[in-house]
Amino acid sequence: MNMTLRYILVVFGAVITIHYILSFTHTEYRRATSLSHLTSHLAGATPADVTPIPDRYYPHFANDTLAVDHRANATFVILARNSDIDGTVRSVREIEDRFNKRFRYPYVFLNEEPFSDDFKTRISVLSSAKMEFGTIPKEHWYQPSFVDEGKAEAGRNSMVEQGIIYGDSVSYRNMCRFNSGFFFKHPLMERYRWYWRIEPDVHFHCDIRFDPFAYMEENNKVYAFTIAMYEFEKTIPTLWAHVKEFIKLYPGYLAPNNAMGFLSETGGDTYNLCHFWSNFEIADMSFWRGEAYTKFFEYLDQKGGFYYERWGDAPIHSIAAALFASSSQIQFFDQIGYEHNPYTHCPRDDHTWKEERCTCDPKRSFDYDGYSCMSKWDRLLQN
Ligand SMILES: Nc1nc2c(ncn2[C@@H]2O[C@H](COP(=O)(O)OP(=O)(O)OP(=O)(O)O)[C@@H](O)[C@H]2O)c(=O)[nH]1
Ligand SMILES: [Mg+2]
Repeated sequence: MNMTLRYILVVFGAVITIHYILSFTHTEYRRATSLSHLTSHLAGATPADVTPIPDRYYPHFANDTLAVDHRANATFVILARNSDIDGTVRSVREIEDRFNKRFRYPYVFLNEEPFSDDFKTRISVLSSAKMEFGTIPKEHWYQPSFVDEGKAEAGRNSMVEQGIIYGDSVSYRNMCRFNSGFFFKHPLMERYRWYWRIEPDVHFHCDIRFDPFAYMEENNKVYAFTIAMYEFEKTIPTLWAHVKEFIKLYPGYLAPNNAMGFLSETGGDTYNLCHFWSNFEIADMSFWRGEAYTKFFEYLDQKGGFYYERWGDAPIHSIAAALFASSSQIQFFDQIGYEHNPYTHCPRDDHTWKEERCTCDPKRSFDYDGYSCMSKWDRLLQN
């Protein structure tokens, strides 16, 4: 063998060895260089926003023990009735197994009635993390007196006639208004900056070994989602007109490089009904507590649409995040496999799906459903 060939073989061998060492020691490197990742790139199939989470957000655990040194000022928040106990137990069990046994973030449970001893006992056995059970102040929950009940009742009756889900429910409207404008003002929530919203009977389909709060905090993110879809137009017939009035009154609140393109095909003239599905949310409460959102919520609340119509917290939060934050501050977490009946987000990234032992079927991920707004989000990021 001549010297040049020997030299080439030595260098080649060294490169292969370094590649294998890095593959074993660095998740991010392994993911970026995996065959499926490279081929999906070649096929042009990787959407813009499936960015890998850097290694430093995956603390090292010895046998799933606690990562103590890596915690944000964050809590889970779960709004539930006493009768939601079974579904709440199932959700907490799953998030513990898939994520929180390693991070031990605290929980805040909220209810407009005091939680029963049975509820508290059955929840408390599920985690060694701190758990607090709060009652919601009446003025944060019930229909406010400035709402004209005659008009609200007529609105409910009209929705019943049109067959709109929860059309006749006042408690559902209380819940939507509370989630829009009040949960972050609860005394138990006030000490935290970040929250992860969880509902009874949802599923977490994959291990979540990174800390989404730390990732969001260090990367200047405000709001994270896993599923985006269209709203029922009949629940928000006048909402967009009020949003436009608000923008006219306070143009200074619009963020540079905002995500209006996700909400509207007409530069803001009309709303395409796209929103982030808010039963999953990880977000920064200082955004909701800030001036722009405070004014926005108060403005909309005064219009009475939570009761005259049936405005959901999902479009309210989504419109605010899309307008008052820049699009780069909104995070799509492909890595988090999540299900709220009837829809599931399953990681698009094949490596994540395998490595995190996902139980969902990637082919049936809602991302590719005609009712999903994910393609609009991808398009916005690509432009
Ligand atoms: N304390 C309390 N919690 C409620 C009430 N209504 C709804 N919730 C909670 O608010 C959240 C959203 O309510 P859901 O009934 O799941 O509403 P949804 O997700 O739009 O509809 P579903 O498709 O039925 O799940 C869940 O965490 C519920 O447990 C209520 O009247 N009181
Ligand atoms: Mg629900």
